[in-house]
Amino acid sequence: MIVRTLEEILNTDRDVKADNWSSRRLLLKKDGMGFSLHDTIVYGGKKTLIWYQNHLEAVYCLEGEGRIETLDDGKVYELKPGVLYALDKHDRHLLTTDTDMRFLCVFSPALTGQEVHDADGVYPLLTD
Ligand code: 9YT
Repeated sequence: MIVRTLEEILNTDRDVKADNWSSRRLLLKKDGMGFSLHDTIVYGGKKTLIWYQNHLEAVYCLEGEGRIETLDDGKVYELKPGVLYALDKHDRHLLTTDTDMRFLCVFSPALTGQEVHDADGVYPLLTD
């Protein structure tokens, strides 16, 4: 069994920081669960273009206020604690944060660890 705390992974290689966010990767591919699980902070007042062409992601909002717009159809969804969105169609989207936001994120296939978005908001499909 794996037991791990957020506190023990802070400022380790599981704590991946980008310009707009900090992703604390509690479970990764090497943990063998078939998905990765992240406790992610997206900083307030940011717009982030995201397009996970190689992954499915489910995102559950724990804290903060913001919205996502799906760019193929221009639909806007307000985000606040208790809202889940699942990118079941690899939806290209724009995440706008009014405040710091905290999310629980699940990726399939699992991230290997160090992925950050490229210029199109894509994570590469990495292998160990
Ligand atoms: C909500 C979201 O997608 N933020 C970007 C970071 C990503 N979810 C991650 O790697 O934790």
